[in-house]
Formats: sequence, C-alpha cells, structure tokens
Amino acid sequence: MTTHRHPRVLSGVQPTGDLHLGNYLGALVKFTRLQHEMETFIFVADLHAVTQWQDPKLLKSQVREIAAAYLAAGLDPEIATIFPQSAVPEHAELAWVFNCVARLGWLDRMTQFKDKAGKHKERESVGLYTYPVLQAADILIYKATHVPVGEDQKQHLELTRDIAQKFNHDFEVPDFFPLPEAVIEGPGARIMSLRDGSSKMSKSDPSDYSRINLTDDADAILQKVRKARTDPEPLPETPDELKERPEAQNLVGIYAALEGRTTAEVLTEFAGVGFGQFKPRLADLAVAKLSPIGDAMRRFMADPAEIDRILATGAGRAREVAAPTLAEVKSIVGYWAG
Ligand code: AQP
Repeated sequence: MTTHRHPRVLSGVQPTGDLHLGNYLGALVKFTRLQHEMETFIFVADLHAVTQWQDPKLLKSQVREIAAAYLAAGLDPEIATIFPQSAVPEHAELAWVFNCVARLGWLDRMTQFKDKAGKHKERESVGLYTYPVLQAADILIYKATHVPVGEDQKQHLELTRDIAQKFNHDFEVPDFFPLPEAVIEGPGARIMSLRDGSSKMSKSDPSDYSRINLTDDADAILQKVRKARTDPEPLPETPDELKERPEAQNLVGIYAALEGRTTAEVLTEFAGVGFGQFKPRLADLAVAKLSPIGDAMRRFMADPAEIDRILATGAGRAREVAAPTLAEVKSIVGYWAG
C-alpha cells in the first residue's frame, strides 16, 4: 500500500453557466498559479452539474466552454491535467464507498445544500444532497493535498477531511488518505453580487447585472461596474472601516484581487476617493484583465476538436492515477477486485 504525500492539487468548476469574476478570482487564478508549484489536476465537474437539470444536448458544449475558460485563464495542458469528470468513472465508484463512510448528520449541516434547496428540499435530487461526498471522492481519488477553491467551499473541504479521517480509522489504514487543505486566501476568495453585497456572485443569480461574466465585452463590464450598488461615503483608510459597508468592501476587494494586491494597499492609494472616481478605475482594470481572457475563450471555442483532444489526453492521465487508488480502496474494503 502506498502512502502518497507528494503535494498535489485538485479542483474543478461545474459546467452550469457562464463563468464569472468570482469563479475566476476564487478558483481559476489560483489554478494557474499552483500549476507551476505542484502537480495539478483540474476537472470539469459534469457529474456535479446534473445534480440540477441540464439539457443533454448542451452539456458537452458546456464542458468545452469551461475547458476553454481554463485554457484562456492560463492553464497549460502540458503542465496541468485537464479532464471531464465523467470520463474518469473512478470518481463515482469511490463516492459510493464514501456515501457509506459519511454520516447523515454531517451532510445535514451543509449550508450550500440548504441555500440551494431553499424551502423545498424534498423536491431536490438526492445527488444535490450527497454532492459534497462526490466532491470528497474527486479530491481523494488523487490523494490530493491542496484544493484551491472560493470561501463558499470551505465547509465541503472540512467534510472531505472528516471522510478521509473516518475511512483511515474505520479500515485501520492510518494515513491512507491525506487530509487535504483548502487553498482559500486573498481578497478574491469571496466575491459578492454587484447588486447586493450580502449574497455571493453566482452563475444562477437571475440578474445578469449581479455579475461580470468572463465573456462580457468591454461595454458590458463598464455598464455593470457603473451600475454596481455602492454607498455615498468616500473610501476609508483601513480595511476595518469597510466592515459595515459590504458593497464598498466588495468593489475594493475586486480591485485588489485583480491587481494581486491587498485591500490595505488599495485603500492606501484610494483613501478619501468617492465611487464616482473609483468605479471608472475599477472598470478599466476589469476590462484590461478580463477582455483578453474572453477573447482567448472565443478562440479556443472556435476549435472544439482541439479542446476534445486536450480533454481526452487529460482523462487518460487522470485515470492512470485514479485507477490504482480505486484498486487499493477495493482491496481495503474487501470488494471483489476483478
Ligand atoms: N462569488 C465567488 N467568489 C469566489 N469564488 C467563487 N466560486 C464560486 N463563486 C464564487 C468558486 O468557483 C469555483 C467553481 O464553482 P462551481 O462551479 O462549483 O459552482 P458554484 O460554487 O456553485 O458557483 P456559482 O457561480 O455560485 O454557481 P451556482 O450559481 O450554480 O451555485 C469554486 O471553487 C467556488 O468556490
């Protein structure tokens, strides 16, 4: 039995709509940085996507779009392994074992399910409820040690650690699965809606003005930043003074994340400045950073055969790592191996 402790990154994004600034700053930027530091596996989460209805005629092209966004953001398929989740069946097989390790009480505490299901949880799919268990399998099938995600995924990562720990304990295989760490840091970890500083920027928000999409053109970005909700006060000198001003805090955080600076550094530059002046600066920065990504996405999408080739190569590489882990798990659990 191997004890794999060489650092390895795993993360993914669901093909459930246009990627937005939150996905970019919370996830994609970190993927592209980490690929140069650790072995990196990044998948398109199409198994997760169908926890809510997806049109089968569109799903493959939605997967290609996310892959195009990865490539446009700077993931290099020669360095990182990029693949569709459904092309690696080991994820789903390990998820079954984890369904039997995780406890109902653990899943009952997951706030994302509560948020997504709202008042009618009995109408949601069982898959949406067990989504974090599949996520644990996504990570642990590669024995990944680092998981770059936005802050909304923190609780799911804790559940992954609980599942790894309980599996290792119940089957008396100490250290078989690592306890992976979430990589959540910096001002991009939780980007909020441009219309409401108390809810996160989200693909499923009915208002397109709540988010900046990676495919938005310069005009759309300028309009959305101009219309973003703010307050009448000028920007303060310290991040502490933004605590009761969620919309202002969000816009300053976006500026900082896009420039790779801290909120404190941005405030040093803009203290005393009102939103009439700050918003155009933010809009220009967003256009400068995002327009090239949107253009590159469109170029990649114009060659779907090349995307498919990259995804197929990635799936082959991913299976080379996933299959031995699953074989070990089967032997540990006592399943028929053959
Ligand atoms: N607002 C956000 N700020 C920072 N990071 C974010 N992420 C999502 N929203 C923000 C991060 O993006 C990655 C991919 O997310 P996902 O595809 O799994 O879907 P999600 O978290 O459900 O994203 P959305 O946009 O909010 O979709 P819907 O509306 O369908 O729920 C994750 O790392 C996530 O943390």
